[in-house]
Amino acid sequence: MKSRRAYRGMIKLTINETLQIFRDNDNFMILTHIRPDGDTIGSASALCYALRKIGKTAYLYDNPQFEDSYPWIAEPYIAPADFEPKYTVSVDLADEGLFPEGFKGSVDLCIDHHGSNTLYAKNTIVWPEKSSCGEVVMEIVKELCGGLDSTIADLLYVAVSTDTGCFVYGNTTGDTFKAAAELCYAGASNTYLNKILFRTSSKARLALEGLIFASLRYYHDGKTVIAIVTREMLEKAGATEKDCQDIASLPGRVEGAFSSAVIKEVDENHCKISLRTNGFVNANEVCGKFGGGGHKMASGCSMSKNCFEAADILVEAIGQELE
Ligand SMILES: [Mn+2]
Repeated sequence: MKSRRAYRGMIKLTINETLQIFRDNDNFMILTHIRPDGDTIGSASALCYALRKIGKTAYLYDNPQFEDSYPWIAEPYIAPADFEPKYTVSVDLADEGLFPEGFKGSVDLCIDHHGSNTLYAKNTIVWPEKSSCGEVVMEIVKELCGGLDSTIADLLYVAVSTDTGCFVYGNTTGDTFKAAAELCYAGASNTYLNKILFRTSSKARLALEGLIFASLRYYHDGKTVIAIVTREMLEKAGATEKDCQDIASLPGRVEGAFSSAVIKEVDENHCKISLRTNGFVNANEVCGKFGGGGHKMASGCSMSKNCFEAADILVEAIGQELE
């Protein structure tokens, strides 16, 4: 791992220093991030299981949003209300702004893979070249427990596969497949997990997708695709927040699309916009015009407009970038 000790002038831990911390401490509380995803939940649960396996007391902070995201994974590890932690570890949590709801306190050790990590914890181990935090946790628990078992392999497979969109996102590398292969050899139920994680949707989600696909709006000879998601559509589909995960990627599947946006109605005069592009249009610049931002190919912003007016304004701004 190159240059991991010289990140922004701060000392980052090596794996051996990290292992020593786990051996020297006990009564661990493990934090997942706000709006928890498979990476933070799978990584945190795998670490918790591994610590218990070597005789430590460890729990996951009871993130109130677990119920929206794979509640069956975190469930065996959630801390009871009277647990008094002595050492707090955050997992896949790049910034204090992402602390789970209700958490107040400081973090002793952060395990992460985001290059943007703000080094808010007393100690940090961050490997930005890893596609998921699960791959960092994997190296730690292998050393802690003297290898992987099928429970750890399942939990880490959830982490690695979800953070790479089942090995299709741009962060997927040869090393990601190597890690996944190691997890499969250790007993990960990849076929079963792929089915529930990537090939299963709620009825409400499928109904919502149907409504979205049926009402796509095309502009600029089909280079721009807009999906407007109204409160009425959500109601008609019976969809709640947890049925809306990653809807921003849906309209971009249309062939020929350079830019795609999901405009989600908040109320009559407010909406939230997620813009995805193929890189030809700079999403960060377009959203920046409306006080938002993000990355070149994925950005967001809010508008104090009716969602249909917002669509016209957004299309106009994208058109300027296409010229
Ligand atoms: Mn992650």
